[in-house]
Amino acid sequence: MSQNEAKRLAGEKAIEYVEDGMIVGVGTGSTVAYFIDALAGVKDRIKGAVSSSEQSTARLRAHGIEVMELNHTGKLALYVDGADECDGYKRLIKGGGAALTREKIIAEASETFVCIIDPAKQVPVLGKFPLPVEVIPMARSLVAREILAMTGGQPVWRDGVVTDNGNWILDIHGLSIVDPVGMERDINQIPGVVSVGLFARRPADVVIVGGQPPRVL
Ligand code: ABF
Repeated sequence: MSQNEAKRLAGEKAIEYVEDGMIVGVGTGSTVAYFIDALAGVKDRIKGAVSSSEQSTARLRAHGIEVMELNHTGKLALYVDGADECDGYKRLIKGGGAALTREKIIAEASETFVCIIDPAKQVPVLGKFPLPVEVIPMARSLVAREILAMTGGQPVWRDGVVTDNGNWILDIHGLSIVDPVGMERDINQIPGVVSVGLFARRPADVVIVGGQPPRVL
């Protein structure tokens, strides 16, 4: 089965978590795009969506799904999003699509976080995928130096990419993250860091691995 087919099956399976009257938190990426397309099929049953990126907002609106502000909705019952890596404890690396900060906010605001992935995203230890960190532009080199000293990982500036919040991304290469909660906390402490793409303090609640049939962890 192709990776895209596995993503589609994971995205469609997540529809089972959508209940009548919900405002659904919606992430970003190609797996989520399949979820959004499937969500269009039940759009009359939901109140609307809160989106984690301009990209997802455009796709939701194109399907006629109302996009709401998190400040107006309060807590969400459900958040569906993809990931770049997922370990056996449902801890994630996210942010390959540069939408990590809004994704983290929505994950925190949601009761149930359903993560949809293809099997290639499953890893025993996080870190092979370069860890994205969103930084305030003026702090880019400072944060890079501190992360190098703290983790030994090699920060690489994702040159040319500006996040939806007007910030920049550093990708930290060469990590083997044995303590994801500790590393998330420590990187978050560095002045100039907006957020780090480790979702360990608040991991996923449910992981759907696309396949025939999809596996629910
Ligand atoms: C977002 O999309 C990100 O946090 C993650 O980087 C990415 C996964 O992309 P895809 O579904 O395209 O593989 O959820």
